[in-house]
Amino acid sequence: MGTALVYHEDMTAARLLWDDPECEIECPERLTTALERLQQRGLEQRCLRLAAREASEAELGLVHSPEYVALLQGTQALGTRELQTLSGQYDAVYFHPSTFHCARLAAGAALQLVDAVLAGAVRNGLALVRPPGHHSQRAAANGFCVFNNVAIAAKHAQRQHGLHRILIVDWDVHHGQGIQHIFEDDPSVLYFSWHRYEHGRFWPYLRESDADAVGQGPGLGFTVNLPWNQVGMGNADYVAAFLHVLLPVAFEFNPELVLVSAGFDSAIGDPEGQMQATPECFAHLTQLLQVLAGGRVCAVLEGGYHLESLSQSVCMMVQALLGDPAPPLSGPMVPHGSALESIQSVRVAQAPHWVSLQQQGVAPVLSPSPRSPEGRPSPLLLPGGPEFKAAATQDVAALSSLLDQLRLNPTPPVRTAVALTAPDAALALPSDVLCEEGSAAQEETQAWARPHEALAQDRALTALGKVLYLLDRILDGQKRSNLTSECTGEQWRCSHPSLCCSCHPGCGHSVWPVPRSPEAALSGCGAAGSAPRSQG
Ligand code: Q9C
Ligand code: ZN
Repeated sequence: MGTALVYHEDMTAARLLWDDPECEIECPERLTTALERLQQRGLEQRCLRLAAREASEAELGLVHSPEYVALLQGTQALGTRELQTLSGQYDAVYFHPSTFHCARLAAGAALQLVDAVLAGAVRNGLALVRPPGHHSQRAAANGFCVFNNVAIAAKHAQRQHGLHRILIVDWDVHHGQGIQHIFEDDPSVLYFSWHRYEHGRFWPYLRESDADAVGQGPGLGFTVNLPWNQVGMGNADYVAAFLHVLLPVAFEFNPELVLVSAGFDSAIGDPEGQMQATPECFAHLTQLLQVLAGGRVCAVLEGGYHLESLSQSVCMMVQALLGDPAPPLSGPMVPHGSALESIQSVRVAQAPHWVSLQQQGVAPVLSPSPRSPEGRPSPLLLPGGPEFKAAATQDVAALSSLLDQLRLNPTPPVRTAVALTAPDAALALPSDVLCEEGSAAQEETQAWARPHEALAQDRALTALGKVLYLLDRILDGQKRSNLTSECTGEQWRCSHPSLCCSCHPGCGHSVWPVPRSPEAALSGCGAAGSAPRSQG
């Protein structure tokens, strides 16, 4: 089962017809550039291409009022001056004569994607659309959004496919207040959003974007807001948010479908977000979401205004949807203090609603540190009554201790090293593989080879010398972090003419290969033991 890519060229028709610095970033090139890059990388060709259809009036009516839909329909016939006047009645919106058609295609694309996934035609997919949707409300356009594509798709999945639990993950850098309001009292839709907030000083400047907005009535706990109070949040902050907030709650919720409001203005270079997460981060976030709902992930484009960053991030997400491995994340994986404060405040606000957030003091795997990290949140700032404050203080202490430990013992980077007997084999290797050129001393190599007649041959002896050299570096505490990879039980994978080492230094498994024959030494792996033995 594959990945769907839903698109229609007509969605590039809408564009800004007058001067407006706030709106000019939402341009047709957002779609064309992203699509070109997908084609360039051969990713589009690997997807099931679906041409977007227009959403019907009834489908738009799942979320929007008939009067609002009629008003939008009327914009098709308006002149530029009238369009500008009408646009001025909304916050950060522009209309074009093609806006109604584009917005119906955008909503229709989200519906087609959900239908394809729920019919089992594909496992997952992405709808590349504009205008975006997550800010739009029942009877109002807002923040470049006209129809709420994801909200309409969620209602459709409930009505037409009988779903009972839908998770919406909004990783756009702005708060999707439109989605939040539409589902705030609905426990069948769990809405998660992180967003640039800066203590309420960032657009759309809403009190209800803060962590203590958790939904209403039966929907209490089904709105999860993670406000970022500083710019510059990066890979470590996003991954920490998923691991410590979204995933615990999402597993407990157990969704049947995951919809992603996939805005890439949360990526590095974006003028709106001012964040630091690299495109690869979105491959990892996508992978993490694929453990939910049997992998039924439907992503719908929202924001993303830096054309290069947007295109790369879109490619990363599609690659992950296709099942390709995610490239390693760059930079130290240590969250910012401000991010930990935000994460902590959501956990405290949501703890009454989610058992998975109630285990406060995790068994201390790590020794507590007397040092206090700069990022330690002040318990005085946390919402809730005194019992909350006590629980929060406990959790803060556990988190602080974890953070200290991370700083003292940063996780070593995962690297794979190879030793080559034929130097030109290096040409076929990925660029991040470390080539070790050294060999063990000749006498040492010969000593190890002596009990194995077959190893005395020239080529096998060279290979053995290189393996011994690699092994030394793995077992050497100083160097072993350079030579780690996933632990596969079979510690060594050797392929002629190169000898590839692939082991995890902390796994406790023996790493010594005992070849049964030269073929085993060069093309497969011998049984593991702690010292060389004679052939038997
Ligand atoms: N500098 C989406 O990303 N302007 N909409 C904010 C702050 C409005 C963003 C001004 C941004 C709307 C879908
Ligand atoms: Zn946005």
